[in-house]
Amino acid sequence: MTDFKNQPQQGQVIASFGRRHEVRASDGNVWNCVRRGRQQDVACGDRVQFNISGNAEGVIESVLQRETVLYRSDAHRQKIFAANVHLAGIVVSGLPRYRENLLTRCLAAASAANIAALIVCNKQDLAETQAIASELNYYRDLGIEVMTLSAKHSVAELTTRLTGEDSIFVGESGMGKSTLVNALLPEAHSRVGALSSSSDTGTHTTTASRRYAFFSGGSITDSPGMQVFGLQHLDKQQIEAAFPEFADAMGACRFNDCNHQLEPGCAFKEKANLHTQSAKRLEWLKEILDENARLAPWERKKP
Ligand SMILES: Nc1nc2c(ncn2[C@@H]2O[C@H](COP(=O)(O)OP(=O)(O)OP(=O)(O)O)[C@@H](O)[C@H]2O)c(=O)[nH]1
Ligand SMILES: [Mg+2]
Ligand SMILES: [Zn+2]
Repeated sequence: MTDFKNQPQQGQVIASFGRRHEVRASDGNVWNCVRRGRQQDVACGDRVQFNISGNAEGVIESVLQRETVLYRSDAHRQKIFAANVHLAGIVVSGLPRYRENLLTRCLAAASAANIAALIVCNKQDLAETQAIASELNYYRDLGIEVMTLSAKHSVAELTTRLTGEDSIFVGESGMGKSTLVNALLPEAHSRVGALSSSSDTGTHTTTASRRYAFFSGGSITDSPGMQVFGLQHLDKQQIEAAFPEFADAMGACRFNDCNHQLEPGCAFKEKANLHTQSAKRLEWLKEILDENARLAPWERKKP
């Protein structure tokens, strides 16, 4: 009998729960793995080398080079949503009402990670969602893809868009990410939450990222809803570059170290005067810069 225990295997992480990771090997078998040591972050979507340590169990020895990494951070550390995805579907809805500030942060994180963004405006069957459509036109004008649909009715257009691509759904709790995953892949059985009627807020039903493969190629990763989205892993230039409406303003302020506050000759403020949503987004951009300057500096690790 072959001694599998000594043969390193290759696989892909399909779910991560703290230190525990589910790894699908090339033959389709799924192994429950822990990572060796504490040095390395392992995330959903990572391609890894692992050794089998027991019945259906293994130890991740190394993470292979990542094509992309989608990060968010908080005051203490950076967190990885997923590795090796090329499209971020940012799911928003009118009920609960999404926060444009968080959408802005998701878009910035994706842009900085070189991951294309698609705003998925879900729950079109609700009047509350139809009411936010015009607000999203601003993002269309920036060249960002926006798709309006209802997970409860038809996801045909979304299926076509996502097939063959490795994508992730991100967004606040209750927007319908898991409902969309279940509509795209009925066999996924991703847990869907009931909305608490008292506050109309989601209840964080999904607690870990999980990757589901499409039969005809590509995959979709469901992720837990987030309420805060820090961008401490990005420096000032990366943050500014993630706001396409200010592309012409970059480097055009009178002062090199302009913080776009009260300085004269600020090219960002000039641009912001052109549109109420640009003005809001400049406030959020400055909020991110302030946050990053205020919080305890920890080293900004590059992927
Ligand atoms: N009316 C309507 N309700 C929807 C639609 N899509 C999802 N919902 C409801 O919205 C609620 C939240 O859906 P989930 O899929 O659990 O939301 P989620 O984004 O995965 O939330 P977290 O896992 O907490 O991040 C559930 O009650 C769904 O039934 C839709 O298209 N229309
Ligand atoms: Mg969910
Ligand atoms: Zn300026």
